[in-house]
Amino acid sequence: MNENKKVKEFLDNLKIKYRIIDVSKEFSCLTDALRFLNIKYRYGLKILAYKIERGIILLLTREDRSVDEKRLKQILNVNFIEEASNNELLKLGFPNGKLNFFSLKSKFEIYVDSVVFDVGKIVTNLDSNRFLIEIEREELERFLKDLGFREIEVSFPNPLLQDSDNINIKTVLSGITPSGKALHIGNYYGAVKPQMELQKVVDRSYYFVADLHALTTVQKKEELEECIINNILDFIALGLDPNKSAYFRQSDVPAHCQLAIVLANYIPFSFLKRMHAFKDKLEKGATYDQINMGLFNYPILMAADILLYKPDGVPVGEDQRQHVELSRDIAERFNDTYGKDFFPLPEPLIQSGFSAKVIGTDGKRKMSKSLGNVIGIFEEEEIIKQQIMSCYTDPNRIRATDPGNVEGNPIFIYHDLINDDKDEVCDLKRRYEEGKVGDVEVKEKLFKAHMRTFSSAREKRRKIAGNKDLAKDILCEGAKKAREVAEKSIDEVYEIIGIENEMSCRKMY
Ligand code: AQP
Repeated sequence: MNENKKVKEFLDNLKIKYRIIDVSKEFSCLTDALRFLNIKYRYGLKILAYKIERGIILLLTREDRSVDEKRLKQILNVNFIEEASNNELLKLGFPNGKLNFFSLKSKFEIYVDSVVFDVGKIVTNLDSNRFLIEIEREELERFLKDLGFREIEVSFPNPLLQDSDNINIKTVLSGITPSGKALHIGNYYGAVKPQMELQKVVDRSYYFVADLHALTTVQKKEELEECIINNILDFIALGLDPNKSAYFRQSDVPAHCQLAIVLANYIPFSFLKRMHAFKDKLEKGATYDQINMGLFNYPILMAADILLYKPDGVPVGEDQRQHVELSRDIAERFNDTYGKDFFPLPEPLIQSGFSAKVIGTDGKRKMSKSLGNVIGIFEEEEIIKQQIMSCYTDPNRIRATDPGNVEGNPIFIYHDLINDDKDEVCDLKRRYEEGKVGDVEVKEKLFKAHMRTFSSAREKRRKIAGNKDLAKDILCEGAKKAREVAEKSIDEVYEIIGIENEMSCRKMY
């Protein structure tokens, strides 16, 4: 076992007690390996690299935590911070562009999240996730002391990766814009899958179809109606349980619009000018005359969507992080204005790795309905096949015998996400790097994996196609539950700001 020998040499020099765990299978990430071995997430040690003005720093935290990057920025006293991508790590000399136990070297500034020392041991990956290393806390502390490190408090629990004995998120909420006919795998892995998992473990989950947000782009009545119905049916096929989650239409709960009007007063114009959705349009050449106010105000309505339900967490893709953070800003400003801790600050719950921002089939931009660079879930087989077969791969590989690049290659990112046969993925990656497999075979195998992974959801979706009654029942039931909470919140807000009082006739008509 080469890994073992290398580790033995490395660690024997440091005189650290350790245990090597043979996972017996290759996994694409530590999370999957821990899950497979039934090891608690809290023992998993994540090693992250961040780019800052003065170079690269390493941060050690736990698998069950998410990093609060705003806080990290404050602690490091820097203006710029961004997690280093695999490609950047590769350029910096980290083998395969990945971090592991061997990456811990004294030439880096090393920061350790204090929660790492709250558990008795850590488990982390070696060169790959095929072998893990387990180290007792005291031993780890000794090892890190020799390297030099600073202990900081910089994370919060990631509810998607909590051990079953440690769930502390009670309420979650998220929405989806019905701006296209069907969901794509980016929506699924970035948001819908975690949402469906969360509904099983939290006390309250609210999911909604954001029909008012869709008006920024969908302004044909029939198209919008069709998108809304398809959206709810897609969710049912993907595992929505209406007994566990309230699923409703945004427009069925008027409090969303009422709160948006109020919240607009606690956020400056300059903040909204910095929001991605608006900035992206401008950068793509749109003029002020071509951008509607719905798009500009979108983050305020989104803040209202969220804050009404006072959720602890908002499961979304990376592209929505900024909007959830704006909701936190607005909540904080509102609370400060009235000297009350009224709105809890919601955490963006974002997947780690490629799921957070699934790349599009053009290999350039994030997968988006409006960009058409998608792989669908429920389309006809022929369409899905065509989407996969036309996917961008390694542009420098002209013949199947040329060694290809796997890192950052969309087709392999999709394999990692979709293909449940991890041995097949490993074999394809190896052969691709050696120039022993053609793009066609890699894509055909991905198509087969897609059909396998989504077969029961596709079957269910076929059965409920066009069932408007089912969609309507779920939306009505969901709206009832949502209105109860939302109306209470808006009453409380009106009371706080001075609108709901003995002079108010609001409830009389
Ligand atoms: N490529 C993606 N990777 C990971 N997550 C994604 N999401 C969207 N695209 C990706 C997440 O899916 C949820 C619902 O998204 P949405 O439809 O409400 O809005 P969106 O983010 O604008 O999605 P699209 O496909 O890009 O729509 P268009 O093209 O209409 O703007 C969100 O949680 C989102 O983060």
